[in-house]
Amino acid sequence: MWIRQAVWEYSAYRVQDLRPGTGPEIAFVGRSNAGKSSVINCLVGWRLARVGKRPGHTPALNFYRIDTHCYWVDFPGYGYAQRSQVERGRWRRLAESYFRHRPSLRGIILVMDSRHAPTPLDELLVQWLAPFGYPGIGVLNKVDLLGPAERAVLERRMATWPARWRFVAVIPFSARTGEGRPTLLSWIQKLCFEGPR
Ligand SMILES: Nc1nc2c(ncn2[C@@H]2O[C@H](COP(=O)(O)OP(=O)(O)O)[C@@H](O)[C@H]2O)c(=O)[nH]1
Ligand SMILES: [Mg+2]
Repeated sequence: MWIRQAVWEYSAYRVQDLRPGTGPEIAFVGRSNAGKSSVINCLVGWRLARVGKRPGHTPALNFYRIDTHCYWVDFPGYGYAQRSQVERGRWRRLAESYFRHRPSLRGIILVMDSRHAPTPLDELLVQWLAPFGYPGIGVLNKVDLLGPAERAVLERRMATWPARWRFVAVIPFSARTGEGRPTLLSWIQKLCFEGPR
């Protein structure tokens, strides 16, 4: 999959901002700071999504059009500790109305920080997303920060992860070095253009 064009299409702050999907869609979800926006930027090859340490602005679903036929959705970070109860409720309502009926959605990419994966919040998100029934791909981001021993531990931990079967693939990844990029792109291509639906 070779990306020539990637443009921001719109942001949805509230349920009523969501527009019907018009092409195959992939959603990027995960904890705040796991690196969702960095993974998107790494895949497209330039700085498309905003990367930041602290969410300074109102969280929104950001829709990007990839070439002319596919859409990627950058979800606001889930479970940011400093966010209020009100904002968390808003996240859930927005996410729920998106996932509940999204025929154009072909897969969900769960971005995790490989140093801590899977965290209790990752587990919570997996459980919460499961009933919607979309294919999932796990991305273990930031593997560049692991030494060989830590990496072996991570691989053992993921191999015995009880929720592992829910994913079509779990990929070690680094938005910094580009490790895993070809593998993830080919999975996205497969989900968008070859099924499994
Ligand atoms: N070392 C390293 N840092 C990363 C990687 N991916 C993201 N980061 C850093 O992690 C922080 C959060 O990234 P961001 O993409 O904003 O995460 P998001 O909140 O999930 O969208 C930023 O400081 C990034 O520079 C990676 O693969 N390796
Ligand atoms: Mg982000």
